[in-house]
Amino acid sequence: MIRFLTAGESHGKALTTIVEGFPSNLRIENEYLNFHLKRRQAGYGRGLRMKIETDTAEILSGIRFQKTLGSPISLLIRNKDWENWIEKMSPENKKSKIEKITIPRPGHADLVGISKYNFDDIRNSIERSSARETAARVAACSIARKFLEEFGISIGSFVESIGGIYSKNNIAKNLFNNELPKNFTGWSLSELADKSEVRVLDQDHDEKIINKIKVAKKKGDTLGGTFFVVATGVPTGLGSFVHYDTKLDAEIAHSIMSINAVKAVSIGTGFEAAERFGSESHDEIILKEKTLSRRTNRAGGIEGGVSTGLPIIVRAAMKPIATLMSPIESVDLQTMRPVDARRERSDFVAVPACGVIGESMLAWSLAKYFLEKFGGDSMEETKDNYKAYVQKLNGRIRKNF
Ligand code: EPS
Repeated sequence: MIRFLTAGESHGKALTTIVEGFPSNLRIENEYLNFHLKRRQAGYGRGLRMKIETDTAEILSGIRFQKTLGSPISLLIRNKDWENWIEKMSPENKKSKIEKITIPRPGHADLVGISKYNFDDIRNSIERSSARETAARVAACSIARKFLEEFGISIGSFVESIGGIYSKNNIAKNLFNNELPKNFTGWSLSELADKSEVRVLDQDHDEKIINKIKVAKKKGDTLGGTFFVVATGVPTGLGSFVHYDTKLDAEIAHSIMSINAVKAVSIGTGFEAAERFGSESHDEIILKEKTLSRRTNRAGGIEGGVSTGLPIIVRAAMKPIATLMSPIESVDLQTMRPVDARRERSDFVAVPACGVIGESMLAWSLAKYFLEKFGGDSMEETKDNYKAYVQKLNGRIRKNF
């Protein structure tokens, strides 16, 4: 069973994570973690923080000479902005009077946070509820992503829309129609998307979306959007239909929904399937070059909570960032008078980053179910188990019927 825990406040000294349960002898290079951390910080519409900080992960334990030891892996991401927050965020006694924040931002965790934890300063809930925490997730989940790559599982993402402007690229249709180039990989989507400032797959919409973000910025407003996360090379048989908490689609939905500001997740054609006939929704089983195949992949690579072997297709929606420079209404909890919500340094749009975090969370879910199925204390053992399963599966299907 793999697990990870993150700790750290947005303007505290650092973020940390402990990752546990990966087999020994998995090659992890520091640059690999930093590469994905950098991807998370990119995208048109992000705030000042991304310009003043470059996230890097220091490996504190669990890896020796670039290989995992099977022991807990701990990673540290320093908040470079900490030096400007030492007094405000000190774990020691207060040295001077720190002004309390008493005006909650609608849409953020400000009001629920102080209500639940009995705080009199909203700063106490801002800090941990900030999407800054996702930097630690990307670092932790990069271990999972690297693990999956060893088995040919490849993950990528792209932005479908921002502020209602949809990219016209046909790739989603091709994915659902199971019409993909022979060597198509999930990562090839990210390779292309990362070339765009808003991580869309067509240049034309890049510009249209950037213009819409410029409008939002000018108005002091923010935007959300939708994105896809896709995994290829996932073997048949991850997950199970026997329990509510062993279904792969439920696991993935949980992972993606846990990302800050994500309000909807679907697998395959999702909500659209609800409007169609069954004959237009399911994936016919066919023979392609004498092997079992599917005419389409509307199920998004999961049937009955179990991976089918086709690409896993996840789509998610992110709401607009809650911090507005032209704020909406709120109440000052000190005076109990209506006021404008508080302004705070923030992003205008973070959908491109959300896609990268989606990749990370999908990697985590797949690695979790992969290791539950194949187990192993060392990579060599996991690989042997995996190979044996794939070989048997290929032979068995034909023999049994
Ligand atoms: C973020 C860091 C934060 C925000 C953003 C995400 O840094 P700061 O608050 O110092 O600007 O830029 O957080 C949010 C959008 C949010 O709603 O919490 C990051 O590293 O991703």
